[in-house]
Amino acid sequence: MIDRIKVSNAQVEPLGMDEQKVAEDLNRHVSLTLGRDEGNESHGYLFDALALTVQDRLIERWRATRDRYRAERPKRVSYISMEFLMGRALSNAVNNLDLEQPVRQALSNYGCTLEEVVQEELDAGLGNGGLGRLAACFLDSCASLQLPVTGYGIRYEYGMFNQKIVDGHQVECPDNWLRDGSHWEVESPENTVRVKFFGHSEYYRDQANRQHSRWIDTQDVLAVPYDVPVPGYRNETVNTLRLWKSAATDEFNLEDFNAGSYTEAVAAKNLAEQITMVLYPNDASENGKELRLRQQYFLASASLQDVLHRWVKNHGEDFSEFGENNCFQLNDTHPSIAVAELMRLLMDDYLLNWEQAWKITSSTMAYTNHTLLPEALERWSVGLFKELLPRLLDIIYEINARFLTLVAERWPGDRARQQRLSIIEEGDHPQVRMAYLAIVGSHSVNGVAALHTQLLIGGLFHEFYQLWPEKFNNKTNGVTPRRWLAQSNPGLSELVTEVIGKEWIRDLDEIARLRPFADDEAFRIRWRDVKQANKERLVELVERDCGVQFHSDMLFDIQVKRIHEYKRQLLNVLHIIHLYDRVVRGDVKGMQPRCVLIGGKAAPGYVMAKTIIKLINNVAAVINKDRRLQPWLRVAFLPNYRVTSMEVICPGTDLSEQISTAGKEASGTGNMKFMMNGALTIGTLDGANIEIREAVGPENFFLFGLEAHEVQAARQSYNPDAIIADDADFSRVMQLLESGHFNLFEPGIFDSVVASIRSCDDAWMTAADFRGYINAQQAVSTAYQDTQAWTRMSIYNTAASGRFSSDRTIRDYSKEIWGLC
Ligand code: 26Q
Repeated sequence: MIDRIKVSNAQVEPLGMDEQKVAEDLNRHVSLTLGRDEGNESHGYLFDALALTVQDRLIERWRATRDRYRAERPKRVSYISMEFLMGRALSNAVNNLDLEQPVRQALSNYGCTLEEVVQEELDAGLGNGGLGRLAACFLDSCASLQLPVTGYGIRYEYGMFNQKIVDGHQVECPDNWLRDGSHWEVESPENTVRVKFFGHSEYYRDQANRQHSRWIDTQDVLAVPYDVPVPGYRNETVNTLRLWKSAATDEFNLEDFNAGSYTEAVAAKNLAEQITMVLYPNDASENGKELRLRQQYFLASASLQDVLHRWVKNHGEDFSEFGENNCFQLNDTHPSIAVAELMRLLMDDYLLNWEQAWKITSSTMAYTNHTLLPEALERWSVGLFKELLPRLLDIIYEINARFLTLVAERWPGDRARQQRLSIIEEGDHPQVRMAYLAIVGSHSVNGVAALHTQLLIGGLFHEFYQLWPEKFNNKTNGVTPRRWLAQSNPGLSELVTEVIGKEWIRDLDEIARLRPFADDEAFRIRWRDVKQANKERLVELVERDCGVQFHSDMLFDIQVKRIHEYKRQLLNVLHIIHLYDRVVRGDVKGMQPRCVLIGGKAAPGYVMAKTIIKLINNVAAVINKDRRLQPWLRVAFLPNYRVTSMEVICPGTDLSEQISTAGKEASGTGNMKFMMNGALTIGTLDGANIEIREAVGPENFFLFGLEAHEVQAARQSYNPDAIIADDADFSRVMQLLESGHFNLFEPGIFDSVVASIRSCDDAWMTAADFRGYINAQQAVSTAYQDTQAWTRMSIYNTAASGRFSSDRTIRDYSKEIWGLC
């Protein structure tokens, strides 16, 4: 018997990175791995063969990186997230491995281009929006900075749904992205772990008469890891994204087996396999769904066990130095059950006492908050916890009891405060407040933009801040300049590199050196030519996916993001209707012709958001078929907005819409991608907009709207009817909406939208910012007509985007939270 096959790299020649070697491998994969005959290679097969060729080269570096980390034993960070919105991998890998030239050559032998081949790949859409894409940008930065950070997530069989638009309505279609398999994942069955559910706790004493607990009579599920390589930018480092898939254990439903119901027992495997079947498509919490809690615990438990197993393999069961050598970054509260799970594993499996386990847990956990909406804070019913995760509920109660003792010491006799701060919300339906568990159990709590962190400290988490001011910190988001400038905007990248060199790709602060070129007329012309060409690419996308003709001489005004009331796509629509009204009335003085594009998905159960999509489509239909509007205004709704569409959209944008109600958008990250690509922003003082405006200078940013503190103050006396009546433009816009002008054959369908604008309780205060927004848009139109000045501002925006690289963000996490460098 062979007990172990020794795999060694020592004598194996590294795979060639030159044109000839790449072409040989590509041909070999086409003819041998895939078994294609000559002349019978479709783009699909070429994609497969190229992906295999690239993956081989990734795997080489991946193993070398693993060996290096193993030898150096650095402190390790686990980034735990329910979402990783990776998008396509091939073009990213080709770029980061510096294989573009050889790959182009190799493909040319088949008469085809790299652009054609990369189109074949489906997006890995394992996320909803900002939070999931942030996790993906962070992984790119960690690998590019050569930091030992592993991503832990879920291998959803179905990612974010595909959005179709039928008669103007959103229709959701399943995203079966793994149907044809994935070239990037490597299954690692030897690292499978067990995750427990149901059952109950039991207490026992060991030989030394110490009391312990164990969780018994459980129904277990297997977690099987699938590893995805994360290449750094031209630095030989390949980090890991480990995605867990659920699988049934063989003893599943043993009783059924014994009772002779073999088929029923095997069929019941389904229950276990359901856990990782589908991503929940809500970008604000949808409370109470049991399957979601199962997913969260499954991720937390599997990931922590994985880290602990590796530790024990290297150090035995001595955890004295575990705390200094590990860090767990929790991407929002979604994986925050990890706090209780790490306590459980250390106490029940490794027999540490409470104090030892708590010291480790509270020094390794760190929590990032991504929301200011109180209704989006996660809560789980105590009843559900008790049934599904009884042992974890015990531990949460104990954490809470000890924590409330601390509160009582700090504020003696203040019962009301204890209730407010309690991890358990009392009442008829007691709930576990996951954010409070995360704060109590972590050494770091961060917001994702300066304003957001200030508002957390001053509001939502104020009393925790009073208790532990040292835990709270800000880490303003960022995006990776590799994907969001170097890859998605080759035209601009070449121009930038020509004048300042290519160091900006590794160090985006270098991009500031562009600024003086804004004074160079010849450079401005070239800058505009690049933008023009990118707009042509976008014209094609809009034509293909929306059937609407955009014109690249017009101003491209873009809002793409999840559809949510607080993001105020509705305010954008009001402006569109206002422009329509002006043209129809012949009031076109000073008007700048525009193409407005809106895209984004609505959560399937979010009726108002879906109605807003329908409204955008109906307004677009009326405008686009009216010949009078043709020279002035064209409007389109882009179906199925995703990472891959943004790669075409942001390079071709003139104006980026960041118009959320102040104090509601934690940060925004689309705003940064647009800025990097030379778009100007029209926006409120919300999230990272504030820092963007500071970086580029107020004269290069179109600001409007109430500030966060003013929004609060204005609520008391908010009277939209009066605002509308006082504003002739606004009145005409409302008149068009209320007369059914955009829904002549669909009476009443927009009543709820109209009513929300007129409601004194409109939480998003759309009417309050109407006038400011319209005026700011007119300022945009005027500015755009001064081509030289606009181009200057565009260059300034790109030049000021250095701070918004996720490399900067990750350096900040690394120094201030993770203690890596
Ligand atoms: C929770 C429970 C049950 C089901 C779904 C969810 C859920 C899923 C996703 C809740 C929230 C999300 C996503 C939130 C999100 O994307 N937030 C955004 O995070 C960005 C990165 O920090 C910020 O830039 C955005 O401002 C913020 O809205």
